[in-house]
Amino acid sequence: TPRVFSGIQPSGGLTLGNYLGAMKRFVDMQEDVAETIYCMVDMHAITVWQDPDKLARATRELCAGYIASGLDPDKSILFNQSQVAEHAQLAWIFNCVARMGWMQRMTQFKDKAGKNAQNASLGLFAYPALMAADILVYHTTHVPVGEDQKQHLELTRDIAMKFNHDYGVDFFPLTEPVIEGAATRVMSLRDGSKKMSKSDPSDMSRINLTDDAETIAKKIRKAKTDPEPLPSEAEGLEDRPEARNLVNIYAALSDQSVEAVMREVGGKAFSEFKPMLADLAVAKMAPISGEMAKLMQDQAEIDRILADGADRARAIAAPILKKTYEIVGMVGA
Ligand code: AQP
Repeated sequence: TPRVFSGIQPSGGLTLGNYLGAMKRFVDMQEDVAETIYCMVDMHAITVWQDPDKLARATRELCAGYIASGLDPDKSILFNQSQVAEHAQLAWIFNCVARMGWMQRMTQFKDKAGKNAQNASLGLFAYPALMAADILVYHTTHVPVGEDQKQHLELTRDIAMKFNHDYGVDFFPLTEPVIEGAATRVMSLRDGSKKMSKSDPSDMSRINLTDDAETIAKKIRKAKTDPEPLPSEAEGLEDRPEARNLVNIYAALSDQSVEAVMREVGGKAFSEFKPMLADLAVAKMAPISGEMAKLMQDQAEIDRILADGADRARAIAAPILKKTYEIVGMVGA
């Protein structure tokens, strides 16, 4: 039976990229798939320095964001990674399965470590092995993610395959990434070749889930574009990354295909299209940030949801970890 797992790092405010590339699709899958497990991956977040108070707050805020976007803690399992020790335990096994050379090829490591890779944490280097453990400790079949995570999902399959091969078992499934829809890669509003990211130094490059209506409208008004009006058909967007990005965002927010959007807005000038996009973004996002703020007032309730989710997650993960230990030859498993 299909089982969905995915996660987001509580490493700062959430962006429109996280919302469209991940959260909104988590909600769609909650309706379609029997078992959905969504994690706040706090152990991934600390691969780069996090202030402890901010980490705790961002974890609770992310939980509030999940619920405000439409996840139901009774239907989906919501929890933070560090509460289920099986993730770290399986990650160690996978550290011993994965090869240094595989990790060295990861573009996210290269991007995040920058020029001074010797100074990056060992955790940042091993990040994809922990991610493989997150996924495989539930025998997950499908992982909804943005385009940027594709390489890590391929590595997860490589780890599963090598484990199965080395121990002569057919134990870990080959998990499928689910990368679909108009907004699998939301780009920066200032540079159509860079992804929209919470760590971009320019706040004008992204829309935060907590931005108010005026700020959202301003950011869209100032978004970089070219001087031409929108083309009449989707093909005309191919060499126009900034225009394509705004159309993709419009399509994803309005649950339409890019083709349908082009029928509606093709030929319009940006001076006409941008206010339409701003109105749509405000209409979709403002209720989420409002609801998030409301949920954040009851921290005890958020902590209760996370603890309950962790119990349910552990109930699935523990027997899979036990079986893994038996396969590996750990006495007492
Ligand atoms: N721009 C994006 N477009 C589509 N999907 C995106 N995701 C992130 N940015 C975009 C998806 O959101 C999920 C969780 O991401 P994450 O927070 O775990 O890590 P990230 O990809 O590192 O997020 P950021 O915003 O880019 O943070 P920083 O700047 O700290 O690296 C994933 O499914 C991801 O694909």
